[in-house]
Amino acid sequence: MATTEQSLFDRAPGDPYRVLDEDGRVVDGATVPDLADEQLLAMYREMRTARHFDERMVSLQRQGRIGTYSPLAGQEAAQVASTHALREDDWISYQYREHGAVVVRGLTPEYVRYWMGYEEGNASLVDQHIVPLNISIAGHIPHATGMAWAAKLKGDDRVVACHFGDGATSEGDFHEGLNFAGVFDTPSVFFCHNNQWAISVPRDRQTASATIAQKADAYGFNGVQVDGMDPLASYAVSRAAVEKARNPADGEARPTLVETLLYRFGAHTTADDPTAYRDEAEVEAWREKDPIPRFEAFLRDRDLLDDERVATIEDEIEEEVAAVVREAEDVEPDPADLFADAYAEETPRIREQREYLERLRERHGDDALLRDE
Ligand SMILES: Cc1ncc(C[n+]2csc(CCOP(=O)(O)OP(=O)(O)O)c2C)c(N)n1
Ligand SMILES: [Mg+2]
Repeated sequence: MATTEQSLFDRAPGDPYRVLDEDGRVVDGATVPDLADEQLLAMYREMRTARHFDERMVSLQRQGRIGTYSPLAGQEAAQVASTHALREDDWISYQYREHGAVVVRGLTPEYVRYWMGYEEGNASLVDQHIVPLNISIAGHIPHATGMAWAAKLKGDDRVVACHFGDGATSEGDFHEGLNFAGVFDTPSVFFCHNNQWAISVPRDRQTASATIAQKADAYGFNGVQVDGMDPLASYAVSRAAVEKARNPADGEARPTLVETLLYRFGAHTTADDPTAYRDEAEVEAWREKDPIPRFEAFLRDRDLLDDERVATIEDEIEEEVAAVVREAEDVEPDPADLFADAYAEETPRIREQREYLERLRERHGDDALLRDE
């Protein structure tokens, strides 16, 4: 162990916790978390799977094979490492970009189907202890706090990890969820993935606070900034926060706010054009911190990877993701499903629309949806 070990929870603003530098070398004074070689390699593989899945999903969207999609590239380390710090039965509640957490719990054809617009596509997530994604910004935070409170009241030792973005911190739900967590000491870990932008709104228009982590002071618990493009730092901080939520050595469980500093390399969603609001030079500067080559350099240095192993992993990931997409597409959804589940009981207007579609289908068969009458 290094003599000048960095403190995890007591850090000055602008001094995020780091283990690896941009070239994947261990920074002076940093402690490499105690992870088995297999787990380090699993994290690497999952980060690469998340990146490859992302590329495939953007490509499928461009081909009209899925609907709108929110890319994760750049954010793999924080998503994968934080999930490794959890137990498999700990709940995860996420915004809409944390597909990397889903990859760790297991990528399924159902997950791809959700993005194809197939209503039941979220079902597999619940078995994986993941709350289906939330589009209404920060709307899930009070619910995630409530889940953690419920676990505490029931004497269940599960932790709830709640992911959201920098933009979510401007919503009342963020304040309410974290305030409640602080007062009732819920077993919560809040991950604010500060990717510097909320669509086209930059971080400095989101809050006048020096850091997002420091907002935790107001709620009476720890907030910590971490380099979210460093998987080892993200793991160490997440692990400490999870332990504090579950098994505190010194008293009652406490929540933590983890601000992961990172960047989304791609567009906000496939419906967005980031060149309209941010400079390419900024993107290029953040690409220097890309978590994947950085982690790969660390693993190569430890002789856990070489060219041959990397090539094998790439081939395996390609086949794994292709198989999930193949199976996802092997389904024929009924267009009438469009009208199911919006209300418990069909409203007159929805019935009218459903019957209109039925008439069109009777007349034109499967081409009905392509017609404009
Ligand atoms: C309550 C609410 N207001 C506005 C929107 C529109 N909207 C969708 S994504 C987004 C930005 C969110 O940014 P951030 O929380 O930083 O997450 P990121 O997309 O960067 O991961 C907004 C404002 C919404 N979905 N919900
Ligand atoms: Mg953001």
